[in-house]
Amino acid sequence: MLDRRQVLAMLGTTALATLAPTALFAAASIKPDDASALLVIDVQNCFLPGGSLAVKEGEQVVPVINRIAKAFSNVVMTQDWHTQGHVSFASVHSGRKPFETIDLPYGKQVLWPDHCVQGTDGAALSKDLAIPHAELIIRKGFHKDVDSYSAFLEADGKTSTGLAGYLKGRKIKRVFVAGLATDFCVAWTALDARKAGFEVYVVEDACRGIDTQGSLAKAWADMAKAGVKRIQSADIAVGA
Ligand code: VGL
Ligand code: ZN
Repeated sequence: MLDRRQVLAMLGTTALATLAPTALFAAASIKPDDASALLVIDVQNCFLPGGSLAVKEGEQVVPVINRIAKAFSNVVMTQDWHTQGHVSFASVHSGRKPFETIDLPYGKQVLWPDHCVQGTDGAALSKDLAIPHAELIIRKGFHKDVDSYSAFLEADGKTSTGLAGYLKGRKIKRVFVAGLATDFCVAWTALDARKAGFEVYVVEDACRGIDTQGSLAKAWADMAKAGVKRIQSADIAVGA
């Protein structure tokens, strides 16, 4: 026999399941317009399974990004594009290991395994990305002594990649950010986009994080504080 509590619990589940598609989720309520751009951050082999800085479940962002990209008339992609012996590589700092932090002239720097070296297979965009209408690929992190998580500004906080100028020149007002990794290049890009005056959305399920030393929780907190909107891919209206 079911007791009263079990019956109530079952009713609760049924009621929730019935409500869920309509009342609990505002499905596909965001419609990107011509003043919107999707920024696809660093979906490169080094950050995918088998890569030197593989992000957990990184490959899962690809079909999600391919789907939402159809809703955008403007898509920009980025590539982390380091020199050999880049300052962000643990291998160039004797006695240091990946994921340790050091102080550099421009501030704290997390040290990484060698990754995304210019012209290598690891630096190539995933062959599974299917966004032929992407209009610009912006490379970053190509100065040997400065890192650049952000697609807008290098880690010195002042050297511009030119992306803000490009987007403003194209009359873009809103940017949607997706890709790898949530807590580094996605978050820094989103924060700089806010500073540059854009309305900013991060598409959570179109991103995956590295999460070292609490970086993922901190990134979401920093983004919330800066007015970045956290959305899901299902919130975006795609197609007819
Ligand atoms: C990234 C660490 C080092 C990223 C790039 O794309 O998030 N993370 N370089
Ligand atoms: Zn990098």
